[in-house]
Amino acid sequence: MPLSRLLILITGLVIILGMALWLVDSLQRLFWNLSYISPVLAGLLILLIIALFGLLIFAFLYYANLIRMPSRFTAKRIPPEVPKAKTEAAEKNLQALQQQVSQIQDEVTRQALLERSRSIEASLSRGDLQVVVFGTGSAGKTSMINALIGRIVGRVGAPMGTTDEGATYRLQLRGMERDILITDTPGILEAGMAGGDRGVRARQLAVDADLLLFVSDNDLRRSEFEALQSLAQIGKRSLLILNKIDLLTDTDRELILAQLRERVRDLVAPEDVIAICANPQSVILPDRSIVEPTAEIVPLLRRLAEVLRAEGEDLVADNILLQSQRLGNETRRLLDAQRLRKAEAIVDRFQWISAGVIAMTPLPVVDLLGTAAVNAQMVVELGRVYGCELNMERGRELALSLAKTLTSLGVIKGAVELLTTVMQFNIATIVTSRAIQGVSAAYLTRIAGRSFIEYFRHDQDWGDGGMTEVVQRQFQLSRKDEFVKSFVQQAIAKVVQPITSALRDEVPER
Ligand SMILES: Nc1nc2c(ncn2[C@@H]2O[C@H](COP(=O)(O)OP(=O)(O)OP(=O)(O)O)[C@@H](O)[C@H]2O)c(=O)[nH]1
Ligand SMILES: [Mg+2]
Repeated sequence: MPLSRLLILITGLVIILGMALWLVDSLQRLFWNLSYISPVLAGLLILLIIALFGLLIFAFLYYANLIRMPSRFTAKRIPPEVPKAKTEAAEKNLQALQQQVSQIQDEVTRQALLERSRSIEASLSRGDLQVVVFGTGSAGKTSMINALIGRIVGRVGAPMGTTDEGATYRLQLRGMERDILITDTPGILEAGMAGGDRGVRARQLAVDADLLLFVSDNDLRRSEFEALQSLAQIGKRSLLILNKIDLLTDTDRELILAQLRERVRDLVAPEDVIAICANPQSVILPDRSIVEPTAEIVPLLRRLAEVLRAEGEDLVADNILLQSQRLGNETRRLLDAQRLRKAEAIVDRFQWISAGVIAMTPLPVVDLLGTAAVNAQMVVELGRVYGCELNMERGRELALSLAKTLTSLGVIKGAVELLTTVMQFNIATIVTSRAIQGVSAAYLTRIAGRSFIEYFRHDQDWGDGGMTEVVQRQFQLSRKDEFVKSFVQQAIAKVVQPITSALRDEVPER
């Protein structure tokens, strides 16, 4: 009981006693005086005062928790149920996810994603609690699982890497309605290629956990802290276990525990930093007899049961939501990449179509190039890739406004100048104006197409800087030396050479 509460109780008790003495005396006198006037009134007054006094004592005892009111909340135990709102959110997420996954074209990727979404769905309906044991090699992870389960289930050994694959066991805790699955993982942060691979596998398992038991056998190294921190940042709930306390003096143990609690204060609550001894070393006594000390695992068992009982339902729901969101993000990334590939192929196709058309009929005014380059059909096809159905009229409108922007920003002039210079360096013969216009048309179509990809990728939104900013960015990206050189190489093969050979054919043989 806190000191302030105790002080209030003692003061209250003294006041009540004092009042009681004073009351008895005053009442006696009042009663005698009143009974001379009206014995009935005297009786009533005494009754009222006694009732008030009784009420005061009751309020005091209630405050002191000496009387517990029967509560409808304590009388009936509410069966555990995953919090509804979170479960529903997770279910909705999974449905949306499967819809997205079905759009992935690569068969292998699609099947792998579907498999993962099914396994999340299964854990939602099964409702097992997944506890994952995580930490550096040889910290005593497997030993701890053996001690928790009460029999040897996993191989223990001094060298790091004794456990090289995840292994899951069933753990029974009294009073738990759900099944608990506890997963052993290989150690993290071990040296070498094999160690690195084991670490990656361990992290994958940790990310799927409802609750993490992070095992260390000393104060945390920076890399251990960072591993714990990155898992906390994605919302993983952890208990931090200090193992092998049999190797520490009492003073050292308290010191390291205090250091650990301080170091992880933003990630793990002090009561969730627990000291244990999973597999104590045997001790040889002076008389050469060997003593096998018993493991100290009860504090962890107790805290684990408390946490799982109090938060288990939330942990399951949060984790399912987290996993489905992660899978959703991954699917969106893949879908986006798939759409981007399709959209780029469309831009590629249209850029050479425009080049061919312009090269055949060069335009009298350079500014007209923009209008000719931005093809309404390309806009409609790009929109379709991103699920936006536009009619030709809307496609034309968009194409025209982009062409105007290309002109007003000076992109057309800039592109023609840039390409003329680069082409003159790359082609031995004099470059004809129709070749320059053809290549420029391809280049401008590309800038326009890329700008539209950005627009459709962001749900038909040009962003805060509007169309101008997007076009300028795409122009800057397309001006990069490396890109211009390789673009001109392609253009020479696709546009310039056909023109040159056509011209050669036209020249009459002498
Ligand atoms: N003194 C002492 N040694 C322990 C304790 N717990 C584990 N060990 C020893 O530490 C070594 C490593 O134990 P493991 O349980 O294999 O450790 P691990 O973390 O699973 O190791 P990896 O699987 O290699 O990552 C073994 O030699 C254990 O006997 C303990 O509480 N006290
Ligand atoms: Mg192990």
